[in-house]
Amino acid sequence: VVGPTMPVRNPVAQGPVNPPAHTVDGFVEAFLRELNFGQGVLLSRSTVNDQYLALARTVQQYLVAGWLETGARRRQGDRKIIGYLSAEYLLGRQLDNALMATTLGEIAEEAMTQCGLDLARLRAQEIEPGLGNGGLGRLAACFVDSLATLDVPCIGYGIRYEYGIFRQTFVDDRQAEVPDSWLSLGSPWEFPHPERQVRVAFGGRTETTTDEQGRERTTWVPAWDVLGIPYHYMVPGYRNGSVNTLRLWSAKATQAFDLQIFNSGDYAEAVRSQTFAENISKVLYPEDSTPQGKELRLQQQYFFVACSLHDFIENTLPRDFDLRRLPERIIFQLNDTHPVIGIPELMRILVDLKGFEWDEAWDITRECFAYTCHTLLPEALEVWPVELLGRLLPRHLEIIYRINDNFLDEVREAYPGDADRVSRMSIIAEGPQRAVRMAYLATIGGSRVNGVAELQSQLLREKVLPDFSELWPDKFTNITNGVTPRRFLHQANPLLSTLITEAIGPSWVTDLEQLRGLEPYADDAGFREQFQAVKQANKERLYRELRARDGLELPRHAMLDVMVKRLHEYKRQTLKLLHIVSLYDDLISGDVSPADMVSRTFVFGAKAAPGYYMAKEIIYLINSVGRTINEDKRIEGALSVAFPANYNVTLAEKVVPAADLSEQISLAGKEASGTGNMKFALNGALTIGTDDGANVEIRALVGDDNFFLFGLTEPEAEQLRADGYDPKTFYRSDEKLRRTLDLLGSGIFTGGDASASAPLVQNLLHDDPFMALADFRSYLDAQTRVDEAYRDSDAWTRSAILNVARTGFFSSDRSMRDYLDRVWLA
Ligand code: NBG
Repeated sequence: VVGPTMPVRNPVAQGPVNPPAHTVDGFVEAFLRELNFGQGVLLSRSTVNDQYLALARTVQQYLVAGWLETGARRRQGDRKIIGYLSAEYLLGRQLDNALMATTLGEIAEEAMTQCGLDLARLRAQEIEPGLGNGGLGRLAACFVDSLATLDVPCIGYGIRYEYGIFRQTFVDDRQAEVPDSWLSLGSPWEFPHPERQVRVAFGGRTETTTDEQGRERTTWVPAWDVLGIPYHYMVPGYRNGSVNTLRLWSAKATQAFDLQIFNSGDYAEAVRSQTFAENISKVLYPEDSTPQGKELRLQQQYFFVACSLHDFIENTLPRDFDLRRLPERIIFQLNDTHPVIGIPELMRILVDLKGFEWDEAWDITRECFAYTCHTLLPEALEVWPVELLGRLLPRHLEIIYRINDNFLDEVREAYPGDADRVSRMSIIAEGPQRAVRMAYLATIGGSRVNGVAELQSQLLREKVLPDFSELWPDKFTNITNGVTPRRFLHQANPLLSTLITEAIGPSWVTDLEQLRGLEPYADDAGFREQFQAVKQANKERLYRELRARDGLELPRHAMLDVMVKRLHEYKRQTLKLLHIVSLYDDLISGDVSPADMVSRTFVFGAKAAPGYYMAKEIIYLINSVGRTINEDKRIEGALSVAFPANYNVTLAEKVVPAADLSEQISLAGKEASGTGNMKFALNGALTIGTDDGANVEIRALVGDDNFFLFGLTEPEAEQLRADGYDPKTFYRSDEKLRRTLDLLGSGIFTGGDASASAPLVQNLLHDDPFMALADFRSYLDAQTRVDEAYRDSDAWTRSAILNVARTGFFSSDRSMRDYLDRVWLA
C-alpha cells in the first residue's frame, strides 16, 4: 500500500525515464524490444518494413527524453515562442536526420549488422513525407531544423495531408501523377493525440445582440464543423538535446456516420458528411507559385490556422494567462499568404470570445503576426472572392471589412483627397468579382513584412506593395533564405563533410561561416585532388542510384550539369533545353566533333502542377529530346540527358553533392530567392545564373570569377517588355537560335511528328512570356565560358572550393538569427 509517508514512484514528476544505453548492445536490445513488442514479430519472421518501423521507433527512444525535457523547460519558462504557420513542410526522410542528431549512426549500423540486417536497406524503406510542393515547404523544414539547433522555442504548425505531393511517373514521355500514399506502410515518426482534438466551425451566419452594458456583441452561428486531431513530430536540434515540436492537424468528422441512414442501407449517404469533412486534410494542393482559387483550399487554410491558434491559446499558455500580454509569448510567422486568415481569427477570439474591445484586440493582434512574402508574380498573391469567404467564414469577412474601414481611414488621413490611393490600398479589390487581397491583409495586420532575398525584398517594396512601403517604410525588411547545413551538407555529402572537418574542425556544422577557413585550401594542390575525388565519388554514388532507381546508365566522366526545381515557365527549363538542342545541332551538323566537345550529362528533376499545360509540354519535350540524344550513336556519348521521375528531397540529397554545374536561369525579377542555388554552391557546384533572387547574393559572395553570369537584368527585362517584346526579332537575327528552334520544331525528337513540339515552339516564337529567346545568346556565350573553365580542371576545382568556402552565409541558422533580430524580437 502506498501511504503518505512512502515515496511515490512518479516518473513523470521526476522527468522522463532514461533512454536505452548509447551502445551497440543497448541499441540491439531496444531494437529487438520494438520488433517483438511494438511490431509483434520475431526477428526471424520480420519483414523489411517491420525492421524499418522498429528501427525508427528505437532511434526515437533516444530522442524522446530530450523532447520531454525541452517541453517541460519551455512550459516553465516564459520565453517567446515562434509559432511558424505553414501550409507546407517538405521534410524529407526522418531516419537519417534522427541518426545524425543523436550521433547514433555508427551504433545503429553495427547493431543492425549484429542482427544480420543492412542499415542502408532499412533506410531505403522510408517514404519521405512530401507535405510540400517545393522551395516554400522545404524552407519551412530548414527553418524548424535551425530553430531547434539554436534552442529557440518553436512550434511548427501545419496540415497532416493524408496524401502529399503526387508521385510523378512518365508514360510515353509525359507526366502522369500517382497519389502519394506515404502513410500506407505505417508512420513511426508521429504521435497522434486524438484527446487534444479541436473543433473548427464553418459557414452559417452571424448574430448581433446587445449585452447588459448596452454593448453590441456579435456571435457566429456556424452551420457545420470538423475536428482537428493533432499529430506531433519531433524536430531535433543538432546534438544539443533540444527537440522542438511540429504539430500537424488532421481533419476528422464530428460524427463518424449516420447510423440511421446506414441501417436503412444507403451506405454512401451514411458516410457523406464524414467524407466531406475528412477531405479537408486529404491531399496537398500540387500548386507552386500560383494560387488555386478552390474552396477546399480555403477550408484547409482556415482549418489548420484555427486549430493552431486555439491550441496555443488554450493548451500551450498557462491556464490564467492574461491575453493582453499575448505578444510577449508568441509571434505567429505567416509563411506566405496561406495562413493569413489567422489575423481575423485572432480578432474573433479576442473580441467575440474573450470580450476585448476592438482597438485593444487590434493592438494585440498586430503584434502577434508577421508576414513573409515568397513571390514576385502578381498572380501568385492569393485573393479570395468575397462571396466565397463570406459563405465559408461570415464572421471573418465582417472582421476583415472592419479592419479595412479603419485602415482606409488611416490612409485618408495620411493622404487627404487621394481617392485613387484609397482604392489601390483597400483589402477589398473591387471589380466584377469583389475579392479579398490576402497579402494586403497580412501587411496591415502584421508587425513586419519580409521578402526572402535582397532583390525580391526591394521589388516587393517598389512594385508589389509600393503604397504600403511608402506608408510604413519601417515595416519592411529583407531576410535572405537559407538552407540547413545538417541535411544538405553534413548528411547528404558525408565525404565532403569529412574533408572539411579534417581541414577546419567540426564546428562548421552549426556555424557555417567557418567555411571561410577553407579558402587557403583552394590553393593547396593536395586538397584540390581530394576535393575532386570526393566529387567523383559523389557522381558515382548518384549514377548507382539512378541505375537502381530509374534504370539509367550514365557515363562516368562528364561534366554534370544539373537543373532541378519545379517546372515553371519563369524558371526557364526551356532555355536549358535550347542549349542542349544547340549542342546537339553542333554535333550532328558536323560543326563540332564529339571528341572536341566538353562531354556533359544533363540532369533534370521537375514536377509540373497537374493542371499546368505548358509545363507538361516542356516535360514531354525534355524527355523526347533526351531520348533522341541518348540513342544517337553518332555523337559518341558526348551528351547525355537524365530526367529521373519524381524528384524529391531524398533524390536531391544524392543529386546536389554530385553536381558540377548548377543551373539557376530564371528570368531576372521572377524567382523570389531560390534555395537549391544555395545547396549547390555549398556542395561545390559552380553556378550559371541570371541576376535574380539569391543568385545576386551568391555571386557577390563567391566573386565574378567563380560564377557564370548571363542574361538581362530586371530593369532591362522590364524595359524590353515596355518597348514591346517580340521574340521573332531574336529568332530572325541570330542564326544559331534559328537553327536550334527549327531543329526542336522539326519533329526529329518526336518520332517525326512536328506537331508534337509545336505548342512549345510556337509559344516561344509568338509569346515567350519569360524571354528565353532574348537571353539565348547570352546564355550560350556563358555556357561556352563554362566549357573553357571546365577544361582546366584544376582551376575549376579551385573555384568549386571557393564556392564552398564563401557561401556559409546561406545557412538557415543565419536566416533564423536575422528573423530573431529583425522580426521576432525586434
Ligand atoms: C518560393 C519561391 C522561391 C523561394 C521559396 C522559398 C513560393 C510561393 N515561393 O524562389 O518561388 O526560394 O519560395 O522562399 O513557393
